[in-house]
Amino acid sequence: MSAIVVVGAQWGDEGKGKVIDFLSEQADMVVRHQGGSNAGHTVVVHDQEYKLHLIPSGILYPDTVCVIANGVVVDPKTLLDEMAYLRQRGVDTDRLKISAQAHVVMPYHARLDALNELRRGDQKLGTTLRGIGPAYMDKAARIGIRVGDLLHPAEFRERLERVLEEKNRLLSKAYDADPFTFEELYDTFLEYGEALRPYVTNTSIIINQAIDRGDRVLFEGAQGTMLDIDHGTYPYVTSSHPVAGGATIGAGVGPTKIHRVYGVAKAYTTRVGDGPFPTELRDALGDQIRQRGHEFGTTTGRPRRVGWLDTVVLRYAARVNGLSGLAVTRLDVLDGLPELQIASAYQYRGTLLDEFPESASVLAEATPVYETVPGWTEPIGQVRRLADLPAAARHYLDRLEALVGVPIVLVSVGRERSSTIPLE
Ligand code: 2SA
Ligand code: MG
Repeated sequence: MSAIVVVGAQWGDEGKGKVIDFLSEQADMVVRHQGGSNAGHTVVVHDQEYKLHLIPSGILYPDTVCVIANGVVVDPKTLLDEMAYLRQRGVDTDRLKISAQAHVVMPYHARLDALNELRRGDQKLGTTLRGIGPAYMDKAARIGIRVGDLLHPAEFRERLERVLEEKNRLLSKAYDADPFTFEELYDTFLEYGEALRPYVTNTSIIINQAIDRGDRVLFEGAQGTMLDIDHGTYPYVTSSHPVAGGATIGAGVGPTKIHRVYGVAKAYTTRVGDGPFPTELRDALGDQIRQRGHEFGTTTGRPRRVGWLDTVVLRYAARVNGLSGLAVTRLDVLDGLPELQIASAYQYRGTLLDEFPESASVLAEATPVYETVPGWTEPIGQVRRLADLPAAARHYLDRLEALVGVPIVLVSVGRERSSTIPLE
């Protein structure tokens, strides 16, 4: 291992937190490079559950340097709360580094996120309402406020004055909503800046130096491939780049520095939020898998939509991320189901589609073509070696690997750090 990017190969919540935590044992540094507090990564260590939104999962190992790089949008209050939560539980947060170039999620972003969703009505995106889209909008519009700005009162004042005037006009004119008071925001965010000052630095330098001296660096993706703003099911996507290429831009490293890309995929599929989902199960079986897999959003608590494994999606993820390996999680959730379905292609108006369609209207009409495979009856949560899995579970993994064309490097059979079968 040297520089490894870990991405979600589906619609997020694939178990990246667990996989990163497992790989972190051998990592010197873990980097978050996109998304913000819309992410929810759950890690279980010795029966203790940790829910993280902004801080890389590597923080649970005592010597790992954790970086929030330039591509992340940072809600300072959430970050400070998360640091306090970790310290209260005995986890030291001094190893955290935050990019001065990361953009700040401001209260008007969250307000606008909610108002945009309301305005869309039944066309809503199902966002996490954390202000993520509006924060990335301001970044692209070149009116964003960056973490480094919070450390310079005069410049921050100037920037905030300009942007707040615009936001307040938008809020009152377009949405008939209450404006924000300048002084209140200014004072509060300067305080946040002071609290974060010791951690703020040039993270691109730190990350490149680590890779160059041969340290093992993990890039922890948030959300998933199908939520990528370019490669996902637009417009039902997030506003950042969860695909592997996003790690280079979001962390300030060149593509030549990345050695491997692992995709994390659940043994079935989930999606939280609206938008197309070809293999969705809208029946009692879907409910059963949701309950057994505790499929509820880590950030918002929303029930996740549940469906069969979709290898059309995974082949697509293999292509756009250049996956070198797959980590398959939650195989144990399928214990006891008499038979399982794997989508191998889609059918669209009498033609067979091997590739994930780029057109939303084709996708909306496409139906999955399933391969039916036998399930297994024995619980597999205690299995630690591939050879000890029931034959049907091994067959399921074999089919997955063959249909996706990427080697499986790890299988997870439970929430605990130790409930893992490494294959490499
Ligand atoms: P946003 O808030 O603008 O990023 O929402 C846009 C879409 O992206 C989806 N999205 C997610 N999907 C899965 N998991 C995410 N993180 C949390 C979790 C979600 C939660 O880990 O459980 O708690 O609800 C995440 N973040 C964003 C979102 O559902 C929209 O479809
Ligand atoms: Mg999650």
